[in-house]
Amino acid sequence: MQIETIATQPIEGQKPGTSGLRKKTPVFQQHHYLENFIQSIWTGIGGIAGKTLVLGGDGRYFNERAAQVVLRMAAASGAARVIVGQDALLSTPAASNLIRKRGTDGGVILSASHNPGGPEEDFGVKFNMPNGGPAPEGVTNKIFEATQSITEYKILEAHDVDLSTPGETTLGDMVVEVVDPVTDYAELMESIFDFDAIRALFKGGFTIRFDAMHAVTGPYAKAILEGTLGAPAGSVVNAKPSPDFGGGHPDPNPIWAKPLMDLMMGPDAPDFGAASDGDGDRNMIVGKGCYVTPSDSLAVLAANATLVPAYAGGLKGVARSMPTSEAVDRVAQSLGIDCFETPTGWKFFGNLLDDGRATLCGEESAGTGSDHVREKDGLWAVLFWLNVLAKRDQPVAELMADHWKTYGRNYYSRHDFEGVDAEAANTLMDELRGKLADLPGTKAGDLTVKAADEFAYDDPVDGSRAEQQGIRLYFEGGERAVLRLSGTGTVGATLRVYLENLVTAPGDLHEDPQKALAPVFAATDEIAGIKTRTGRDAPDVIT
Ligand code: VG1
Ligand code: CO
Repeated sequence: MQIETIATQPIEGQKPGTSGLRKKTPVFQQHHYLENFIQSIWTGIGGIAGKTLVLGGDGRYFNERAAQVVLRMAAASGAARVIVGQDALLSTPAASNLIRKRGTDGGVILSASHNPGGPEEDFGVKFNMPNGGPAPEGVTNKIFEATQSITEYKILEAHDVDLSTPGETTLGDMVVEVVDPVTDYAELMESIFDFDAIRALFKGGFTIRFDAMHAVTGPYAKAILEGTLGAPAGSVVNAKPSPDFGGGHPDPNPIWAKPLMDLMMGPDAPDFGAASDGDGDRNMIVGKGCYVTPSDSLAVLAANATLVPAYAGGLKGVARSMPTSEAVDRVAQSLGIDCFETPTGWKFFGNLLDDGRATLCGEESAGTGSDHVREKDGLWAVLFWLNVLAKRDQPVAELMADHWKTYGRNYYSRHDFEGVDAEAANTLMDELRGKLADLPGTKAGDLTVKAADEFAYDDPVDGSRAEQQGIRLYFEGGERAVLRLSGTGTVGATLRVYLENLVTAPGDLHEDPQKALAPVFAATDEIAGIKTRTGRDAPDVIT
């Protein structure tokens, strides 16, 4: 087999965003596009000669073709071994686990996560470090720099590797080890949770619907929920990963997981509903007639963590992304542990987890996780909830009511304006940035601005600084709004507006969140000109 050196030149726009490089699939299929980026990863991490990597993806269209390219390029650049999920499948948390468990030098994950998949939809690539977590900005910057100066890449001339059966083969001098994608992950889950308690819960007639949204978590959820834990057959729906996610949008929120929401709000609702995204790192939690916002979910898990064997000794600390509601902050306060506030994106939690400062982390975007891996983990969050419910023997709605009574309720919602003209979105943010200093004291709608700033983060572990991570408006009544532009979209710009308002007992803890937050949106719109700038009357997605 021959190593070919192919001449190439830099391709514009290969800058990794919040979570890797995401583009329309046809962009990735352009001549040299994927190859340039993969070679730049090798350069950015200081070469891969003699290294062992993990490789897998969420099964979307182009997943397996791209995996074959990565394998041939890894072999050509001297990698010793690549551990790859059968059929090139690995959920993101399962990949993170394998990287850690096998002590590898990192891994390549082929996924655009919650973005739709298919010939005309999205594809993505990201690199995870030896700790199992997404490459931090220092590394993604090096990768980006490499994409701007690349002149050639190396690829082995070879046939496709058979990835359909577990076992070892070679590709040139490199070993390719195909593994079952579920086994190691399932073992990890069993080591964390009280499986006996969850088994007893299902045995007692507790019902669940898990919607895998035609994405990668299907096989994991079937094996663990229906197989090991004894949930009735058929509890896991849309369980077969499909290249275009059944034509859907594999984003577990009330809009895209509407069939599940409808079921849970209707007369035939099971006791518990959950869904996961394209690559299995997000989770949605719904009780009978009771949607749990991701921010509340993080707070509930933190408050009940000692019911789970792996966290029985207590939490070292918690961390949340800045736009995530402050619900978990008050739990941390009452537990007497630290609560860290980081920029959006899981890569910012890595150092806190590695350094033993935080045990649980979460994002308002349906991401929750812990130090068991270095990614957010959808199925883990579902099992966490089941473990808590089994121990507390309470329906979700009752548990939430108790939680709010104790800690108060952070009414919370995110309004997304998608596919907005990029220039208009940037102008909106620039103008807002320009007037931040003048805002305190300003009246907007029924509210008055108390403080306004732009979030920057100094990592307490390595001292690195991340700037321009979202604009924050604080109002006199304790309300908060955050505005930032998405870093995972592939068309135009997506403006995210995060709204929050804390109400403590004896205030109304059971109001419709949209109603409770309407004055916050109105004030924010008056200040930032959201509707006029975007030309939209209403958001495309409300979570
Ligand atoms: C979004 C979410 C962020 C999440 C990221 C990756 O980023 O807001 O919280 O970490 O997606 O999640 P952005 O920049 O579009 O707001 V996933 O499941 O798409 O890897
Ligand atoms: Co995801």
